[in-house]
Amino acid sequence: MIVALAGGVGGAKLAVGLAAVLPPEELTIVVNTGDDFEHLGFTICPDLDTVMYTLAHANNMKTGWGRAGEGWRFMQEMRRLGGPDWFQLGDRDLAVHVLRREALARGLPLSQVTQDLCSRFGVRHAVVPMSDTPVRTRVKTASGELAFQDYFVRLRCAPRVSGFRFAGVRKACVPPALSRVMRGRVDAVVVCPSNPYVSVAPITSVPAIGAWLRQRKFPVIAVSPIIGGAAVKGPAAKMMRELGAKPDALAVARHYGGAVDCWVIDEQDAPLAAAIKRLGKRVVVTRTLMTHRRDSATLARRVLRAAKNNE
Ligand code: FO1
Repeated sequence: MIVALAGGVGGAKLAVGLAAVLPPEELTIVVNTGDDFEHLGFTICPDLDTVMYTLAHANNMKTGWGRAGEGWRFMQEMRRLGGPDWFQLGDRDLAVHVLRREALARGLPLSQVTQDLCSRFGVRHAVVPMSDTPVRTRVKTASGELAFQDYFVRLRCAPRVSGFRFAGVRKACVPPALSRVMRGRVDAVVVCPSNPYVSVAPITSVPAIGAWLRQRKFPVIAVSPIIGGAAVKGPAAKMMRELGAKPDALAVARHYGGAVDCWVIDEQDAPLAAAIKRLGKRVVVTRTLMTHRRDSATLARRVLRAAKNNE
């Protein structure tokens, strides 16, 4: 069983690659829910939806979130009526938010709701939220704490960050589907190229998941989210600079410390391989930029080979 930890666009892309090379019974994708928030009566779950849409080949490749071939009549009318329009809800995307709200209102756990939505999209691989109870990333800035989507979308990641808090994480409840996997045989955990602070840390901060990783009997392989000193997408490099780290693959390896056994870095970062090895890590240098779906499967195969060879 391979367990992938994923959040955001980079996470979804490698998750799709792993799903292309592994059958459903050999892959569990654990997804960050720290981005989730209540909006217009909906519980919006961006990373769960990004992974689901990407696995269903229904994702919007341009924006990295939401649906392909989306319509915006709902948002046009919302704007005309003077409603909140800072967070775009596409016409097709709305159907998922309505179905999720209805299922949650019936008391179904988020993992059950996610599994049901995935099967409606024909997604057979296990997409599991890190917690069935709410965990909300709070972004600490000089002018106070921000809800994640306020920081990320409304303020376009402009504020300088000084830290993060995951409200509700101590009470987080690992979904049964994930508990079962954690009790079973795991061949490797793959940390997808997601933002270390706001996509991966919320997952590993869930107490039972963090403990499971610390007591692991399997290798943890991570793909650097930073290539050539910049994040492929999103605010990871900006956050690293604001937190005093140099935005490069070596600093990311230092950040994770003993939590990762093997680093997969891009060819552009080959000069950093020796320094990462000096941290006691195995290093694989390959092309990690995933532009097309075939890149995702190629990278996934390389990551799995590194896991198997424990190289
Ligand atoms: N990101 C934006 O930058 N602008 C938006 O209007 C926006 C709407 C949106 C709606 C549904 C959804 O699932 C994701 C959405 N995102 C939007 C992305 C969202 O902010 C995610 O948190 C990012 O993908 C980062 O993980």
